[in-house]
Amino acid sequence: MKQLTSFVLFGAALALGSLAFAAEEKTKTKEPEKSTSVATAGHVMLNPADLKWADAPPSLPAGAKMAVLEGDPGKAGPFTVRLQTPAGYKIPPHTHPTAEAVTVISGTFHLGHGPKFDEANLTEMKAGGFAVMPAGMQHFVSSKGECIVQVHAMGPFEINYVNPADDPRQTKK
Ligand SMILES: [Cu+2]
Repeated sequence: MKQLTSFVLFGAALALGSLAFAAEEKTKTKEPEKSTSVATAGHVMLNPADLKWADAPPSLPAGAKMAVLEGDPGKAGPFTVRLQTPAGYKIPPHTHPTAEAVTVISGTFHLGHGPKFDEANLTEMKAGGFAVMPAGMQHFVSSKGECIVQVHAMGPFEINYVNPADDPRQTKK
């Protein structure tokens, strides 16, 4: 009986060993280049110094800078951008066709909702603060000092101003 037990154990050990060997063989025969690209597809790792800041798109009031962290705001699919706003920057009431999530990275951001810009209806959002504006919700923005916020949403990202006269794309023409 004892002999049988040790035989069974030995058999199990052998089986495990060959399994491990098979697994090793499998990884060895994989194309190293291919496995790297599979593992890194969609992987983003950025430090603040890696961000490439440029002027924000013309759909936003002039003066803000934007950096794309992930995805493409102009295309369908998830994206993440950062927006740097100068002191006194305002975005008039607007909506987006998709939900917009905002995380305050630095500075203090002020957010209000409704169809009219109203200083008295602004909520102070401190660094680390987070807000979601559902699709179609009218909201407006003010940054009293310089501020960086991170916006993530599903693209394509569009801004529709409640009052068409507020649209900087119109006033620039
Ligand atoms: Cu918005």
